[in-house]
Amino acid sequence: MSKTDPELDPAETEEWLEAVDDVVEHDGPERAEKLLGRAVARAHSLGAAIETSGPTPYVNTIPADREPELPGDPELEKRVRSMIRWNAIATVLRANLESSELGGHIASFQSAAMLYEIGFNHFWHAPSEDHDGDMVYIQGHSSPGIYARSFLEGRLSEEQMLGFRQEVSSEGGLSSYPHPWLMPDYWQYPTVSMGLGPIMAIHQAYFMRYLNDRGLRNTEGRKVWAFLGDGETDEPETLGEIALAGRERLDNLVFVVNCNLQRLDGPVYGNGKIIQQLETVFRGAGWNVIKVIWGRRWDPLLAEDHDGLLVQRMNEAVDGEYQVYKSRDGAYVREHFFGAYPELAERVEKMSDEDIWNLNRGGHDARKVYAAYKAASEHEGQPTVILAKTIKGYGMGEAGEGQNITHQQKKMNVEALRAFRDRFELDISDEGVEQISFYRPDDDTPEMKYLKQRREALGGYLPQRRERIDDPLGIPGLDAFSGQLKGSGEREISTTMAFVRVLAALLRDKQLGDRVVPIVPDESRTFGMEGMFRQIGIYSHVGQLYEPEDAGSMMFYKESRDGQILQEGINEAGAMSAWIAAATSYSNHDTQMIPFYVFYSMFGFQRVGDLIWAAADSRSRGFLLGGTAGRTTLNGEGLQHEDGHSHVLSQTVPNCLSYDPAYGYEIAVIVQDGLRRMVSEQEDVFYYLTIENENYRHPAMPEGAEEGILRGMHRVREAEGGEPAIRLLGSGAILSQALEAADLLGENHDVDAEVWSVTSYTELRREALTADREARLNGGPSKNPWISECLGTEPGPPTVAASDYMKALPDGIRAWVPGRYEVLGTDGFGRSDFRAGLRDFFEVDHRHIAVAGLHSLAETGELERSVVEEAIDRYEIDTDRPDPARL
Ligand SMILES: Cc1ncc(C[n+]2csc(CCOP(=O)(O)OP(=O)(O)O)c2C)c(N)n1
Ligand SMILES: [Mg+2]
Repeated sequence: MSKTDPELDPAETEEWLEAVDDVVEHDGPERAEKLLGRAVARAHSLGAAIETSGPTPYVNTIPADREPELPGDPELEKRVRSMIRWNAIATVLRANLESSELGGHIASFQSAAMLYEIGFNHFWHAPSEDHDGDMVYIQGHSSPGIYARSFLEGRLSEEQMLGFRQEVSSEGGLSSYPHPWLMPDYWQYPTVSMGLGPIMAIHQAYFMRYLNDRGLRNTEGRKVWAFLGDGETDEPETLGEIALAGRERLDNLVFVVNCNLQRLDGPVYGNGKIIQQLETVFRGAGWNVIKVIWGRRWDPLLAEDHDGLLVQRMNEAVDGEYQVYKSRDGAYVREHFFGAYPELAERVEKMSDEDIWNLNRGGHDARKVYAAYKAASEHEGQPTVILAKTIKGYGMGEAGEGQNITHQQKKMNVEALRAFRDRFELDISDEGVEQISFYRPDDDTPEMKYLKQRREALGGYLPQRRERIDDPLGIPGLDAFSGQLKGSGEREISTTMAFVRVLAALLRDKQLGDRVVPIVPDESRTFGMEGMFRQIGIYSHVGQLYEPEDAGSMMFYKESRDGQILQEGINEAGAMSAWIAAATSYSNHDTQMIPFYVFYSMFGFQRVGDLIWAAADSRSRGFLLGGTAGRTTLNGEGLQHEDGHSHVLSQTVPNCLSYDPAYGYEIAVIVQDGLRRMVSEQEDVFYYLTIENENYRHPAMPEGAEEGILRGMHRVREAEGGEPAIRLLGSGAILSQALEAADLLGENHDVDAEVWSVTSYTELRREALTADREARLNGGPSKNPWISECLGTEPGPPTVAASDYMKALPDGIRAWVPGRYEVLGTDGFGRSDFRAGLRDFFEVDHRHIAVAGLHSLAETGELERSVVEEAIDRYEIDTDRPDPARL
């Protein structure tokens, strides 16, 4: 026996344990925690490396004797819960009666029903006079259970329930998952893409603190509750941001992880224990962890476990085994769980197989769940995670309980349904079971009265979503940005600088200035925004606890409690989630905010596209700025940085307006109109602007350019002789190349060109498609789309478009460009080199544009081909090199 083995001196061990018992008994568990903490620290200092970060034993964090009494009427709650369970099943089964085409999930809500119901009955406030409402992020595929509750509450009709997953064919049909876009007065948070709910919830809690600290909205007393599956914790987005919540001590945040031990295909962590793993991960990140593993029927056995053998067995068994136990029966559990040790088997000898089967799990026990929720809602100084152990498909019996197939199960035969009815003691006739009828008792029954009374006490129904601000803020006119409208004179500036000036002007605005939320993921200096550090400060709940290194400089790194900038670190997913919280603040906090998230454009739509999709679904309002954009304009950074496709991706988002502006005045017009639409008109749209780092002169705004800028194109140079021989389209920094090409064409080839700035191919195309549809269905649109207003509908001169993005972008308007149309773009992988070299490589510089123009004229018979060849020689274009799109 080694010297370190405690059994070297069992009497000494016993003495220590008794001392612990004593302290807990007389001074309480907190005192014991403190004492032992001190003892461990002392041992560390003497060289004893005590492991303190491992999991605690596999039992409930809150011991039975410290549980509060269940308030309310548990018996009535149970009956209501059973009705909700039934209706949730009916929702899915009825939708799939004809065929299983529509799908839906039964097993997940059945495992989580208790977790939701305790919250609805006792904890979650709806927005009311007294409370702004708690924010509950519901696990997406548990939606049938939430609809089932709303049905009992009388918020959803039977017809709507029958329209589950039939939003097109059934009026008022219910969306598959939480989608604010589709049910804007009901769902608040789109959560079904695994991992996005948790990261958005963390930033929601953080943003609430920001609103409070900045004095814009009192958010005290409100909590964010996020429900997630244990399988969902596989996603990096789920766990990747929990350290922020811990570090910021977000005690307005509660995660409830439904640990049913299964995901879609099988066990989450069959060879270990997911609850134990999550405990260590969350604890390490600074969270308060509450494990709810065992139900009350285990309490007597645990109370008698003086030698710790039962807990030892609990610690030993792995999730794969725990899952199997609940898919079998009591005899199996007796043999395989308790039977592992004869002494343990002896302890349950007097219990019947049924008694053993009824040993319940914590997440299905109202008392245990309530105790955890109460502790979580009262906990201060840390976020809380509740790890609740449940059974997937609870109550489904042979139709799926604890089985690997249960996630996808959308059928239950009459026998299984009858068994379900009996198990939950539902007052449903055999006929009702056969027809899978929805069940709602009369309004004057005790159950219905109780259900409503509980919600009334908590301020009303949930979920519910505010769609608009009743009293919108005033917005500045275009003249607020006069600096940009006047142009840059002789100075050469970038569109990024122009944007920063627009932002600075907005920050000075009396009505909106403090509503602006600049968000950056550690790139402020890249975008020239560091001047704002000092000016408006970087938000930090604790202010600044140190003197910054650059304290003596003009633009020092200033953190403060009322700081306005959200500096999210190198964390695009987190910054995007922060943007969503700010962009939906009008809805969640009745406080309009105007977020500007400025990021490396390559790490936007490409990197966090799914969050942007969720932002769109959330009806976000705000601005996304893809900085240092353009495949050839950001020159030195190479393949992984140079974005030539974000505009192709952004056009896939229906309510996102995308712009590739070339001049400061275009940015001013777009931002000002964006404010009009999103703030004044309360429209649910948002904006994506690419901004670049190439410096050139910005002209003053031509009179009357606004409409063209907003609708997608406006002419920046007319043909000298009035009638152009060719049209050139350019955007962003490439507009300068188009203008230079026009010079070449005029000076060297006597070709008269007009030049257009295309601010948005996407908007041009959308409008034209709508007009085409109108023509197809109703014989014609009331007016021409903007592109036809600009370019006409009769064959005209050839047109050449050049873009810093893929050819697909300018190609999108081909159908409406009259006459010959040639597109130049930057398909292929980026390279690092000088800007001029890259533009030659991708064939989008002024020389290539000019040659493309001449070629178009040769093709339409206006010129001899030899003119093109001469130009190719003159501009030293290498015609033998391979296509850059394929390199
Ligand atoms: C990003 C993403 N990948 C895959 C899916 C498909 N999916 C839906 S539910 C699910 C399993 C969820 O398991 P878990 O999180 O444990 O939830 P449970 O149903 O067990 O409560 C999967 C893979 C998804 N919705 N989102
Ligand atoms: Mg699961």
